[in-house]
Amino acid sequence: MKNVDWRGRKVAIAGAGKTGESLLHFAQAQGAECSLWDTRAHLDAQDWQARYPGLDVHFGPWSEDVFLPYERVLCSPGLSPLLPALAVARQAGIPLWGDIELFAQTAQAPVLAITGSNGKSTVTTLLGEMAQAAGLRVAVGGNLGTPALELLPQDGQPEADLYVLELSSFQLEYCESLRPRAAAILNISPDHLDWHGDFASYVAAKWRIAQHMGAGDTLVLPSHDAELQGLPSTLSPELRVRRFGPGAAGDVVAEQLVVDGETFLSCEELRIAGRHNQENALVATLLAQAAGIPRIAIQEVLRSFTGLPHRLQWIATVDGVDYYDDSKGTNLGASLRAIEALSGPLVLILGGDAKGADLQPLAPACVGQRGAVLLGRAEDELAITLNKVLPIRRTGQAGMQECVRQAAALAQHGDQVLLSPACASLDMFQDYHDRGQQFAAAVQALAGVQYA
Ligand code: UMA
Ligand code: ADP
Repeated sequence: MKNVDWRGRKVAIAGAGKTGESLLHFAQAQGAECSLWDTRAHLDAQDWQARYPGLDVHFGPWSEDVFLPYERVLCSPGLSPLLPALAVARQAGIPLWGDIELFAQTAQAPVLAITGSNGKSTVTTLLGEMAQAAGLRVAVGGNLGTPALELLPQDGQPEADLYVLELSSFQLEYCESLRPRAAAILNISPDHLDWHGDFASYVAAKWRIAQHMGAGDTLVLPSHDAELQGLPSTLSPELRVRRFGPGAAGDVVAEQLVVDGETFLSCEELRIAGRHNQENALVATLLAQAAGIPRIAIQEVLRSFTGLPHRLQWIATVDGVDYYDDSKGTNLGASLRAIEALSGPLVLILGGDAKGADLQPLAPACVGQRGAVLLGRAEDELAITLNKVLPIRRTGQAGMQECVRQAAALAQHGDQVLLSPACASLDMFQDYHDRGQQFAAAVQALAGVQYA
């Protein structure tokens, strides 16, 4: 562990979600004196105090100076550093650290890290399975699944051989010292602009994944992404860069995955659909190779992996129409790739919280499609963008069942209905998982099947 002294330190934990709990657990175990803060007044303070007796808890709006009495603020990823209370603390020289920073200060085993606007969870899962197939004791988590701090050895148990972490731009923004053995930035398209303030800050957060990488480390990047062409001058020249995409070390040529000029696997053998998933397979392969995972383990996983739920997941065929759940399509880049991956004609279900993004580039992708059903906060903007391009139906806040009913009415035999909203779900649903489940339930109801 790096030399960070926690004993008796006055520490604020900002955010009482999954990450906040892992931060609290960690800091208390190190002997820090912790207070838990969240802006949401409706959270249950008693529940926290029952689980952490004597915990100092503050739920409700924050004044600008709330964090000034603390020596460190441990930030949950949902909280933007642009929030006045955090900006004031940072200006006063108080370190703002996230869970990944504490993880980096503590972990001893090598780390493989994945970021990008889209495809992170798919690549992280593939890579974790490849490491497992190679017989390694691998711990997988971060923005996906288990918070990173909970992957560290607990109660004197041995550490994993390898960590595979999915990292969001939020987590990277609050991280200073991570040095992955190998890392990937999959792609960059506008997302989370409300949190970062602008696109340049979002891109800068993604590059932080590589800021401490050096000799012996491998960074995997696309060959075809405008934002990821040149390397920032702050990165080490000793870093090994491996590219994927047209003409690069990892490429798709004549429906084959090709690595360093040799055929690695036929695309036909993959069980995940779409060009974007071929890229995901290539990135996982390049990272696995950098970690010394044998070819046979990599190929075995690529042949068997059937994809994660809510990522272009086929749900059912009803009256000759196929229904696909891509609820994890929470930004423009993701939904454009999902639209491209299906043959169409499509009925699209679009809308939710656009997080400050401009959704106009959806219009060209909608030309020739059957129709669009709109929902949620972005509905007005989407209606203006799309109503000259294809038939639209507005559903406002009516809910997913109404969206599916409208989609079924627009669809013709042989069409596909695609839920890939290009927006976050939080204005109408608990999260993308809830949105996807409600979609699947509505489709099953259409089919007259009881849904458990
Ligand atoms: N919030 C407040 N006030 C607070 C603290 C949080 O309103 O004081 C809100 C946030 O704005 C957000 C929600 O509460 O809407 C949850 O935020 P959080 O930071 O407490 O979230 P956690 O439960 O700790 O979950 C986080 C990640 N969430 C976010 O980054 C928003 C989870 O990623 C991640 O799995 C988990 O840590 C473990 O690492 C989710 C996500 O949506 C899946 N990530 C974004 C994405 O993938 O696009 C980045
Ligand atoms: P993330 O964890 O980055 O959100 P996921 O693997 O969960 O990524 O995929 C989210 C969505 O992004 C999918 O539903 C799909 O529509 C799209 N997607 C997946 N991989 C890619 C990729 N390589 N490039 C662009 N879009 C992708």
